[in-house]
Amino acid sequence: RAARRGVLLMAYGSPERLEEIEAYYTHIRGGRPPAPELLEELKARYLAIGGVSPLAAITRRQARALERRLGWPVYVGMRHWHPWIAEAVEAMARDGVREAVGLALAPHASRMSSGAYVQAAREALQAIEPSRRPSFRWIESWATLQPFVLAVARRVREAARRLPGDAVEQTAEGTLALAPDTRVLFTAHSLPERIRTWNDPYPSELERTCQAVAGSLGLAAGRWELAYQSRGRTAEPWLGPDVSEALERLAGEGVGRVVVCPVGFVADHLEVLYDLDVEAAAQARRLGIAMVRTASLNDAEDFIEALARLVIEAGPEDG
Ligand code: FEC
Repeated sequence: RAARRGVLLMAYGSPERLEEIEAYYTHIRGGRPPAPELLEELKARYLAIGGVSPLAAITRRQARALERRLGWPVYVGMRHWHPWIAEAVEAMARDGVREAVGLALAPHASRMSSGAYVQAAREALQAIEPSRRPSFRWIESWATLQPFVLAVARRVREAARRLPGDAVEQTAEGTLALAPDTRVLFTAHSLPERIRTWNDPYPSELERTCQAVAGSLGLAAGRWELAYQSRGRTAEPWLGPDVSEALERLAGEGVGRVVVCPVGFVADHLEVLYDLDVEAAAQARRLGIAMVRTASLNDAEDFIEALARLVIEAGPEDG
């Protein structure tokens, strides 16, 4: 008989009520409570997107859809909120899962992103008696997974068609030719620049995703670039250029239309709905740039299929 299988699907986590924001923010900051001004500023951002982020609900929908597609149980564990990664790992052991695949909903490997999710899961596993401990295969990166790249490319093509005027010059089967004043701006969450001191793979993994998406669209070099968003409110330097710097420069170069594609994220949440849809969109308007944002992958069928393939390829043989 086949051993019982399961998937640990790890996500960032999100507060589901305004009262939870302080504890959530404290956890993100490694246990240091935020100053009152910072907390108020964060609450204001959540209020601007309706009070709560849709992230937790979307993560649950992604998990249910993946479970239906695979026919194996999928356990959700969050990095910064309930249900914690440790709780999910414990539930897997309790349910008798023996062979597991662990995967973070963050496509790009970094010690400060997917690596930290896996680290949290490994620590949780150590707390479980060896006889009950599921064996795990870890997926730490899927930056160039073909169905993921194609799903993003599809959304870039669809978003470009929403730009005004003649932004899209012609689209042969699957390719995207943009007018000279039109760009694709890929974005990802910034990280402190010190990640470069340990040769963290994050910047190069992002570059590879963007190259792959641009390549699959046949997008000319010079028609796309990568910028970082949502940098932390700390004094140390963060990876750049920031989206705001990129938009400013593009406007100066006469670019009038931009497709923003948050390629580092796979769901709608605060960093997409506020940092891009409110903040970057307002800046683009001031600069006279027509900006559209690509639809998030969320629980769309093509994205769930991409995740399923990833799990099946990593996972135990049938039998
Ligand atoms: O919708 C929601 O409720 C949550 C949205 C959310 C996502 C997300 C993804 C990433 N973060 C990453 C790194 C950092 C680093 C810091 C940091 C801070 C915050 C704060 C909030 C927040 N993050 Fe986040 N992040 C989300 C939310 N993040 C809120 C705190 C306020 C602020 O700074 O804006 C800095 C920590 C510090 O101050 O010490 C670093 C990375 C990702 C994407 C990949 C991944 O999921 O790991 C990297 C979604």
